Parts: sequence; C-alpha cells; structure tokens
Amino acid sequence: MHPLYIALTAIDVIAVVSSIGMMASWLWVLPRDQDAALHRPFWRFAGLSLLGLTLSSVLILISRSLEMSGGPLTGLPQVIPEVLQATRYGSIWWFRPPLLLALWLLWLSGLVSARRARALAIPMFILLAGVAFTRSETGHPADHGDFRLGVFVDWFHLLAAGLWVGALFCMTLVIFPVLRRKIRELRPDLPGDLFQRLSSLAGFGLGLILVTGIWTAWKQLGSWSALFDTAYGHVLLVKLGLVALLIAIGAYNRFIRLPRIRKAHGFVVASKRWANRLARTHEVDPGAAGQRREIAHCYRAVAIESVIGVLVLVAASVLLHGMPPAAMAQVPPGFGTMSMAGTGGGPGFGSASAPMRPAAGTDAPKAARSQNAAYSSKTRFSFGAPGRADEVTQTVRIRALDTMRFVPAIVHVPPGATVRFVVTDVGRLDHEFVIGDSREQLEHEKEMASHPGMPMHDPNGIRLRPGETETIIWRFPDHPMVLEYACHEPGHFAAGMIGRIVVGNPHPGT
Ligand SMILES: [Cu+2]
Repeated sequence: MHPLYIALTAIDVIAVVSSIGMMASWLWVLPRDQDAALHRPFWRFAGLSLLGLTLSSVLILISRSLEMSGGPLTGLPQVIPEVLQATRYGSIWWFRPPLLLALWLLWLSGLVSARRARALAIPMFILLAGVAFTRSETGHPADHGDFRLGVFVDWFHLLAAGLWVGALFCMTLVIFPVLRRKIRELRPDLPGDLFQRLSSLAGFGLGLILVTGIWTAWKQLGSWSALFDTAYGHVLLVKLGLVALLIAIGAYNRFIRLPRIRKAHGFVVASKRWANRLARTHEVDPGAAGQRREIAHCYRAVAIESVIGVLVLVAASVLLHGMPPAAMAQVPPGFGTMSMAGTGGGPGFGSASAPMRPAAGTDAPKAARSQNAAYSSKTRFSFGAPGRADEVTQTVRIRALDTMRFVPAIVHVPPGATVRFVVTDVGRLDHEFVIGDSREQLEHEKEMASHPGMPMHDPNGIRLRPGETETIIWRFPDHPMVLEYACHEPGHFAAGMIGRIVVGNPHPGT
C-alpha cells in the first residue's frame, strides 16, 4: 500500500463527495427565495468543485496506472494508453470524460441565471451520481463482476456520504461565509431555516450510510473477530469512531444549537414578552448581535464537522486500498500451506513449478532449464509458446500479493518477444502465475475449481509457495493481442488476481 495511491484515492473520493454535496445543498438546503444572494457564490464554488473532480479524475487514472504498472513515472506515457485500452479499470474510467464534459456545459449554462441553475440541478446531480458509479464499479465490490449488489450498495454509500459530508463541506466553504458577510441582507430566520434543512438532509444521508455501511462491513469482515484482529478491521474501527463523533456533533447542533438560533430570532417565540423572558432566563440576546454570534458558533461547528468528515473519507480510502478480511477468508484453510513437493509436474512435464526452492535469489538458469524441457514436449498455444532461455529479449519481475493483486498488473511486450517472467510470491498464501488469453483463463479456472489443489502441469503457468521466486519464459505471438496472467488458487481469480500483457498495439490508430 503506497501512501501516494491512498492520498490520490482520498482526493478523488473527496472530490466526488463534495461535488455531490454541492448539488444536494443547492437542491435541498438552499431556499429558493434566497437565490439572488446565494446563486453567485454558490455556483462559483460548484465550478471549483467540478474543477477538483476533473483534476482528480486525471490524477486517479495516473495513480491507478502507476499502481498497475508498478513502474516509474517515466513509463506513464506508455502505460496510460494501455490501461485505457486493455484493462477493466480503463474501460470504466472512459465514462468519466463525457460525464464531466456534460457537467461543465450545464454548469456554464447555469452561470447566467439562478432560475436556470435551479432547473439544471437535477440533471447535474444525476451526472455526478454517474461519476460516483465509476468509483464503485472499480472498487472491491466489483472484483467479483459488474453490477453486483455490492457495487450498488457501495454506490449508495458514496451518494449518502455526499448528502451528509459533502453538504457539510458546502456549508463550511460557501454558505456560512456568505451568511456572515451578508447577514443584514438576508431573511432573518434564514440561518435557522438552513440549519433545519441541512439537518434533515444529513439525517437522511446518515440513515442511508448506516444501512449500506453495516451491510458492506458485514460482507467484508465476515466475522466479529476480523473487526478486532485485522488491520482492515482496525481502520474500520477508526472510521466508525469518527462517524460516531460526527453524529454526536450533528445531534448537538440539531437539538441544542438549532432551537437556540430559532429562539434568538424569535422564530418560536410567540410574543415579545415571551422573548424577553427567554432572554432573561436563558441569557439569549434576541438582537442581531446574538444571531451573529450564533452563526459564528454554527460556522465553527460545521467547520469542525467538515474536518472530521475529511478524516472519515481518508479512512475510507485506506479501506478501499486494503483487502477485506472476508475475501481473504474465502481461501480454504490449508491451501496457503499446501506442499507440492514430490508431486510437481505430471509425467513428462518438466514444469517450472516443480522445483521447491527457497526465495533467496531468482536462480533463473535452473528454472530456464526446466522450462526448456517443457518447451520440447509442449503443444503450442494461440497466445504463444514456452520460450528458450537463449532467446530471452526482456525480463519482467512480478510480485504476487495476498491482496489478490499482481504488481505490476500490466506489462507491455513487443510482438514476437521472448520474455522471462520472474515471479515472487511475497505473501503468506500460495499463488499461481498462468499466462493465457481470457478463454484459457476461464478454462483453467473451471479446471482448478473441479480439482482444487491440483498440481500445476501446464507449460503456461507456474505455482508459487509463500516466499518463493519462480521463472517462466514465454514467447509471444508475432501479432498484437491482449493476454492475461492470472492466479487460479481458490477465490483468487474471482477476487481480481489478474494482470494484462499488452502485445504490441492491439488497437492501431488509437
Ligand atoms: Cu493468488
């Protein structure tokens, strides 16, 4: 887990949540009769949050490309087009530019008049929800396939965070500063009114967050003990603690602060006499000075809530990068430590997985020799063939992680190249590295499902025990194509343990 990737994820999450919060505030918090005063500063800030979302969309693509390639920044010009063309992440990212373009056009159109801005809010909210969906479709819930229930639950969770935390950002950064500046121009009971509406929106968001959050947490933890025994659980506990703090502050504002604002402005005060009595007994100043003071308090309260909200979103981003304990637990006990010694390779197969060497060093020549034996006895595949050590043109090092990922997860090779893959299992589970097209991977997955723990005897794959480094040499076809390398240990393929090999440029002209 690279802190930079987490930081960039956090920026994207914050950008999505605050953009949704802006539109939600415009739709459901800001009263229409105040549009003359609020439209301009609000719409300007909506533009800023759109700008943030546009930038974060670029940054998150760069971040994911770096993460997948595991490579240096200088490799980006080559990697980004490959990620966009060859990976699932790239295919979903493509939805963002048109959504953002549409959002910008609507924003420009709403800049001129408040009335038009009102009419555009709903379509803009829908477009922002679309951007949010691209986030959920590329997170852990989508590891097991598109449009799963988990993806939609995650999406609603994100939208709810926008209604609650995002609306708080809007209040802190736009509305309260304007209120403080223009207190004399505005309707006197506006602060209380705003607070009431914000509170209702936050309450609705909170309800949705709790329902979707509990469902997701249960699915991802799998057990109570995982909450206390795993790093994932600990981060989740921190997040829950922060959310509880937010709820406490929100409740204080709603049930103690809000009635005071109302009293301060005589909203619930039936008569002046009543107000005076209140003023005496509760030390409430019914004048503008008191109201100003209350607004300052509320401003501070939402500002504090916003800061905590940012921390919650950062914690959420750490969770997005972690591997849920339930996904880890899908691996049946025993598989992680299963020994293949003595069974490695079927008859006649000098499989590269047979030698059980310690992790130290790569010992490539030895593995290459065992590969050569396979080379002579193997049928050819449509996606290449085992290669010979003396033909190697390129060496690629790959790490297999227990987070069900390969690093790098995308590799570029020229057509006809013979590549030595030096694969290290850096986790505590067994992993595989099987080269093939997507059909081959699906077939292999089926095979492994019906014969779990079957020793690897395919020339296009190697199996690794924890800490081991193995080598496989592969000669790629002469024509451009996209291939995959995958792990078929139980549950790993489904959890997204797949990398892409881009051979040449499979999409000329792009
Ligand atoms: Cu694996």
